[in-house]
Amino acid sequence: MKKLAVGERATFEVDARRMFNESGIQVESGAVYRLAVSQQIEAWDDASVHSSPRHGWSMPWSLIEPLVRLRARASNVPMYALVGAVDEDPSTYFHALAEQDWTPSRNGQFTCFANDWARKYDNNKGRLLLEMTRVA
Ligand SMILES: [Ca+2]
Repeated sequence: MKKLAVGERATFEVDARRMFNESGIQVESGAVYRLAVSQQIEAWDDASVHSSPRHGWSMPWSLIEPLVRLRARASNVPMYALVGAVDEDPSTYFHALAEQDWTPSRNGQFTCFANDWARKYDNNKGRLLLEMTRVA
């Protein structure tokens, strides 16, 4: 597993079909990381709902999204937005591409996934390269 020094970055592939995408990066509590999409390989669509890894479902679906997300794996993150985590620990789930930098609450591997209902991953599409930079 790779650890990032301050100023160092690493890129890995993320697939919306996967329950967890393993980054191979060991994050450390107290460090500060920044996440960005460096390349969109395949459109980020939940069945026929066009979406983005940052904002999730587009209009008009985004209007009903606050109710739908209550049954999603991360109920505090928009439907089909990218969720970050440490290992596979639900208590660490966060909105990965929100504006602010992220400080992990504990050490472990960074993982991520498209926020969805647990049994609804078979109709997912979307692949991207995610870049993680340690900024402090
Ligand atoms: Ca789905």
